[in-house]
Amino acid sequence: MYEPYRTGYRRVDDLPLTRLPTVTPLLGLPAHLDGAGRCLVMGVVNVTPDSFSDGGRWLEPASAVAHGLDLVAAGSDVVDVGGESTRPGAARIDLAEELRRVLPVVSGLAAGGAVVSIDTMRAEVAEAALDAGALLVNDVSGGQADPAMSHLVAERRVPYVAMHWRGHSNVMESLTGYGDVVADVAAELLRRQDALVGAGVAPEQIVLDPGLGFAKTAEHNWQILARLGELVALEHPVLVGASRKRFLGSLLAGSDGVPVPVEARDAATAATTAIAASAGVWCVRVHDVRASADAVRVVAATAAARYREPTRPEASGERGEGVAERGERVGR
Ligand code: PMM
Repeated sequence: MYEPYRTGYRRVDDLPLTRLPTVTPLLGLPAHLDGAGRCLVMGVVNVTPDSFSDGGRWLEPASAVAHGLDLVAAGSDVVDVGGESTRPGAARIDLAEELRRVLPVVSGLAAGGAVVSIDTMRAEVAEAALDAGALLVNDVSGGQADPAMSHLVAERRVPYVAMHWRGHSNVMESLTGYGDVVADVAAELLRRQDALVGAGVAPEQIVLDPGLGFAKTAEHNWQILARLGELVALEHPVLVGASRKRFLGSLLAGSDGVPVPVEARDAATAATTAIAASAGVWCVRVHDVRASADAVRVVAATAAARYREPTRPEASGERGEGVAERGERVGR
């Protein structure tokens, strides 16, 4: 039986630093991902000329597909394909252009064996992408930008990421009024889930996302990262997208105060992945997959070790470094 070994914690649930990964069956998720036993990694392919982190790099379908497959090789569990930039101030593109950008990439990646998610606020784009082989829908507006989205998702029974959102990118920076940002985001996400369930979406389809950087200041983002456990407690899988966002660039700014460029934010992103995975987050959405794929495995191995019997020197016949039989410290 597990004994709290000089930790002072009475029950495994009280262990503070690392939760076991949430085991929440998500309707429509491929079985190998449901049973991963660790935080998942979603790699990003933006097929846009103007996304803040990788805009313009994957505009050609062939290069976008090749990049997505590279992300899979680097450890991406899901590849998120988006055709519309949501950077602060961005204007909307029209439907035909969004379809033109994403569909060949979705079908190319699905044909290559990737689990594809479609990042869109439009039901028509989501529907065409599902028909082309996408298995998840990622909607930064949580169904608010297009009332047809909730009906489509209800009908197709696929996993649906509903992000916290207060308005389109051209106005979101004026929508940052909160009391307690974590409590307010949690309450608004729960109202969204009620509306989605009211439209026929099954609760088991819904992933919640606090929407870092969307109608949030840097301080709001830090508060949310610090208190992710309160969102995990809402009993839906939680997705976090901190990757390369401006608050990380500002944190790392030199003495001139200029945020470091996006390419210099990947190590900080991997640190946010470790924080999110430790808090029990279901999936992180990142551009540089390798470091986060490693980070989620480190967190999972640490979580597993917390729940194992401590190896006693007597039992194994080995002498544990620094621990003597009667619990005295030895050496060094
Ligand atoms: N962030 C961006 C785009 N899509 N989707 C979810 N669910 N969560 C996010 O935080 C999120 C998102 C903006 O980042 P990008 O322009 O680099 O893709």
